[in-house]
Amino acid sequence: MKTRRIQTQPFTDQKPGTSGLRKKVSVFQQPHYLENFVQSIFNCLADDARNLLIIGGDGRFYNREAIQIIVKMAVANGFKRILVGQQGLISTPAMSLLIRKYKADGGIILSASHNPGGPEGDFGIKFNSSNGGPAAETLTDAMYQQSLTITEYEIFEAENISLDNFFTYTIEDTQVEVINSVTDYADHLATLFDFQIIRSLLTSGSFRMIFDAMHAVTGPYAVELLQNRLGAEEGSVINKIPLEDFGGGHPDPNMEYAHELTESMFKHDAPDFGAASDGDGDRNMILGRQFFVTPSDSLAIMTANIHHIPGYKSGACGVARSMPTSQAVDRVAENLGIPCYETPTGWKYFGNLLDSNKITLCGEESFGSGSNHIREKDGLWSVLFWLNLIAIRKQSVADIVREHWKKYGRHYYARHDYEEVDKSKAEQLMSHLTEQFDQLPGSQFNGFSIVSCDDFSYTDPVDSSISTNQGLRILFDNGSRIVFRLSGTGTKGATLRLYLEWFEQETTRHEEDPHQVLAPLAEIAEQLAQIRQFTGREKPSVIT
Ligand code: G16
Repeated sequence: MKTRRIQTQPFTDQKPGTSGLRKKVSVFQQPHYLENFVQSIFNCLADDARNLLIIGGDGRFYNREAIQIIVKMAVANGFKRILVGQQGLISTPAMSLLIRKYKADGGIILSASHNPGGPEGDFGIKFNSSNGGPAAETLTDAMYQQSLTITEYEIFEAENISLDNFFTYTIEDTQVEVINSVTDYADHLATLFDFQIIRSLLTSGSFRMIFDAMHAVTGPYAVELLQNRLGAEEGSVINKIPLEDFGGGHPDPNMEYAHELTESMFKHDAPDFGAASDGDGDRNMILGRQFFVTPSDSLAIMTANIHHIPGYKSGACGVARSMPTSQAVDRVAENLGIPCYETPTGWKYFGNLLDSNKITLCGEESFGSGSNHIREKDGLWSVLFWLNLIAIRKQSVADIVREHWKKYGRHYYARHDYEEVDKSKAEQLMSHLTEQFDQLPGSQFNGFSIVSCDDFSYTDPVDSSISTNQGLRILFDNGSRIVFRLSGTGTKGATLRLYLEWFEQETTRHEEDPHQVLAPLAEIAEQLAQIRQFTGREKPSVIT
């Protein structure tokens, strides 16, 4: 058995998006496609960063094959030790934790997150650095440059390892261990939350909950935490077995795709608490009985209540949200007298802020929230945060949210997605909008006045790196906003995202239908961007 050097040709489409490289499975199955990208990652690592690599994924179709290839390439590329998730499974938050705990040089996560799986579905690969977080843009750019000039990759000729048993293999000079990440992850969350009080709530007999793992990676973690350690009734975790095609579902925790959970939570005798997470376990959706918590509100409420949680007793030193996320958390931060950072979409932009202790919490409208405990968003962490809060405040989800609105005002919020539209048309729409920016400030629409509009750019306060073209913002004099962005995670055509936000201070107006409240803003968005004409769509594919 020996290392083989395989001659290859570059692929021109290996530029990582918002979160790693995501493509159709069939693209990854092309000869040399995965190998080229993996070698490009390894070529960007320093020579002394080959002590420990961790590999795992969300269990989707092609996960197991990809892991075998990457293990053999890592052996050939001189890694001394490799940890691989049992059955090839490691959730994204667990990966972040393991990298930090075992001081790994990095980890490779095989996931296309919330995108559908199966042979016709999507696959993805991303690299997390030694801080546990997604590779910074400078690193992903360097990987892309490598992928454009690559001429060969190295792979060790060896038998496949068994991913199903805990075992340590020695392959050439490398030790390869198959591990179970569930215990490490559950142990870590136990240091942050009051498990005793959550357990009392879940075993009280008067509180019912459902967690929908959507046949994705979170199942085993959720069963261990919620049922085994915290005493939730057997059967509280639904769709708990990870499947290669997610049972034919779309593992995105929103009310459209997590419909089994949503139906249960909107019945008249619904449980008290419902939650779901996505393909790789970093996203979350929080529901109360007949009540949806927007991810933006969830972040604001977590920030306002952080002192209730044992692991965060001294409060938050700062908070961050992605630009399109509603400004609800900004109000809390102002009230607490802590900084609130506005970053581009993508968890990687929180990394420097977390590493330099500028923030404790961060979150995004795209169903992501997390803290400085790791460097990824964390679905189950968010669920435990809410359960801990409910147990301490002894209030329902809806009452906690309503009380929050009463104090801070309500940010009505919605995101309209136009999926798989023609890419050039979507780009034309964005240019058409940008061309109007000089004229728009001061103009009136439906009685509101535009105060400013721009193409969002961000200067990282830690390393001064600049990220441009991060979304078009139109800001109104009453605090409302319209934002347009093209998604960086789709795999077919372009996905246009339209984000609408309306601020309402008046408590008597907090129970209105968000769709109706936001309708005037949606009309202005249509008027300015000609969405129907450019996309050829009468309505969004999904509203979250
Ligand atoms: C990824 C990123 C998130 C981002 C989301 C949506 O999430 O990690 O930070 O908010 O994509 O990105 P876009 O709007 O560009 O599609 P995930 O859960 O897919 O890894």
